[in-house]
Amino acid sequence: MNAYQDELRRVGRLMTEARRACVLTGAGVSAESGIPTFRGAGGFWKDEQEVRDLATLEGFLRDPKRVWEWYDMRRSQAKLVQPNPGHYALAEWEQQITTRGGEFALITQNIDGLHRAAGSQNVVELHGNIHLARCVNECSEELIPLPEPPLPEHPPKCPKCGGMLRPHVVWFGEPLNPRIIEQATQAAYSAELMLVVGTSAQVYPAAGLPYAARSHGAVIVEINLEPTELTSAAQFAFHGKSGEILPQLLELAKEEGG
Ligand code: BV8
Ligand code: ZN
Repeated sequence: MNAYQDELRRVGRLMTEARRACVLTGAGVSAESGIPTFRGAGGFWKDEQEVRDLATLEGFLRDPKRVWEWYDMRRSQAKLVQPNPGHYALAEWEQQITTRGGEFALITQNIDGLHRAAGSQNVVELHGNIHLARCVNECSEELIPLPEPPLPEHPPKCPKCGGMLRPHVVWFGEPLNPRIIEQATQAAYSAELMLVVGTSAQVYPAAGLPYAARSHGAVIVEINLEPTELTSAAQFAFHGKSGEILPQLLELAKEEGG
């Protein structure tokens, strides 16, 4: 057995023994479903200007129509695609852990809803959900499920106050929901094992979670096409497609688990 196979088997054993585990995912876990990532080849964002225009409140208020058309395009993509074997492997691993009385949390930066579609239960959506909207005037806390894209009008109107609706996502410069970040931080602190899958580990506070987990004794396993800023802090780093590596790890976990 080569060193790589040996490391996979060691992580498989950790996965089957873990009583408290969590996962942090980013856009890379949905790439094999056909959804582009943000950074890197073929990514959503060409340059920083586009990030400012499309993923900030200022950009939205400057041109709400353009931002809604971009999110409509992403919603259409998300509706058209299916979860991939990586999503399903994470859902099955959660099932294995909770069935034996353990704790599991899937913390995602993704807003595409594919983890729930694959059967994951305890999903913590750090950056919101593309299928929901809320009133930009905050006339109510209500989250409004969006109809099939494309929307009849851009921007859609709040049914209560007639103001603009905005996507229920966290833009740059906006705070994450305190309850959500608390839930994610607790899961990271209590985890013995944390898988970090398909994220460039650049966006905070999400990218800080693996360091928080590690500071509380968790073993960090990174799965990514390429090294990231997190790689040097991870005890294990597997470079390849998450849709291939996660099912492999799950098979090994089952073998090790007997
Ligand atoms: C906040 C909107 C404070 C939703 C997104 C300087 C230092 C530290 C922090 C900052 C700083 N300057 C500014 C900040 C804060 C800023 C930040 O972190 N900036 C970074 C870029 C430096 N953070 C914020 O603004 C956050 N808010 O801090 O508020 C505050 C507090 C109180 C009061 C007021 C304010 C808000 C962050 C959320 C921003 N919203 N998007 C949407 O449209 O989706 S972020 C955007 O990036 C997405 O949400 C995405 O989830 C996130 C992270 O990207 P990734 O998921 O990692 O995707 P990426 O394309 O980057 O990478 C994909 C990876 O997958 C790659 O590594 C690739 O190799 C890999 N891959 C590809 N294919 C595969 C694969 N791996 C495996 N298999 C494959 N097949
Ligand atoms: Zn309103």
